[in-house]
Amino acid sequence: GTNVKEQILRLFKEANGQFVSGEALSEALGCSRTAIWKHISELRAQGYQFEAVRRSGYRLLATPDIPYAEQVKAGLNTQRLGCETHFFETVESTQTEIHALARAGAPEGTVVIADEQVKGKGRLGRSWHSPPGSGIWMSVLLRPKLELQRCPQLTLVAAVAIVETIREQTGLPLMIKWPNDLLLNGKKVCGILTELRAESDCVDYIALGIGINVSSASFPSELADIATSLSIEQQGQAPLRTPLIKRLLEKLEELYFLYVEQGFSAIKPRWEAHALMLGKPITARRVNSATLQGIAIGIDEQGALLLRMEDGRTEHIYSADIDM
Ligand code: BT5
Repeated sequence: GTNVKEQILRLFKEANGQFVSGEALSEALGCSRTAIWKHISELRAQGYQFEAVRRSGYRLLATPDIPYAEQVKAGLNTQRLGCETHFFETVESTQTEIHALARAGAPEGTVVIADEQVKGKGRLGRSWHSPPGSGIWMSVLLRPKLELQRCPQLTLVAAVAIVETIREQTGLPLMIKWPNDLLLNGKKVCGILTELRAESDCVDYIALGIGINVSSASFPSELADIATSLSIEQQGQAPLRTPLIKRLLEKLEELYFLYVEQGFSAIKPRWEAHALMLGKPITARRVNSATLQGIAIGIDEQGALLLRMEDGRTEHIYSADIDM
């Protein structure tokens, strides 16, 4: 199925907007006119638009915004990120795929993109809602030479890259909620999942997962009050995923290289410029330690959240869920 469809699409691309006759298609592909018509119908269901004219054949008018690997790589202005890019229509989780590629020796910068995830992952075993056609579900493989305790900083580096990219592309004022959420009007539009594999004290690799709700029109009831998408916040206008992914990979590489060369201090002010809860009272719910309440006053050089307690002490929070 897929293979014949790919061939059909190639023929239409070669025709450059001109008509291709049904006869030419069935001859080139060695299948019946009825089979061609079935494939065209399926492509239409996927968002391809064809004009059909008797005797002339079919003309491809528009391709859907699906971030196929070739489309993402075309004209991509990076040295490493996206050098190897894999696209899947459906996958359990792009994180699972990137872990497998990493273990098989894939190079730094390898990217996995899916149109749909059926087992999208959040932190601590939570799930990430990733329906087809509506978001950017992507994982990036990084192999930095980093001490283990610095790895959480990469979540903050990625947050800055995503906020700056989406602000540039859409003007939408995303805000960062430490550590891994990006919000619009108080609702979550993006989540970041940073997983690492290490041997003794050395980082083997980092699987950086990014989920962005792009054109989702609605959410299941349990997310309806807490989630939003770029299109919901723009009166139904959704940016195209493919160019957004390209700009994001370029920005992410720029900030990642800056971070590797100059350290977190080069990123910190850019993170603070978009931070949501500085100066606000918050509750930090931690795994295996007490829940703390205080005023979020900033982050330290490690990327840990600084919490000013009632008694004037400052607590460093390394990992938590924050309620505001
Ligand atoms: C995260 O976890 O926010 C990390 C999400 C990372 C997703 C990307 S997609 C590509 C890559 N492949 C994967 O499998 N994952 C990564 P956490 O902070 O634990 O938040 C999870 C919580 O966010 C859930 O328990 C829900 O309450 C909420 N949630 C789930 N899906 C959402 C969505 N699409 N939009 C907004 N909120 C969502």
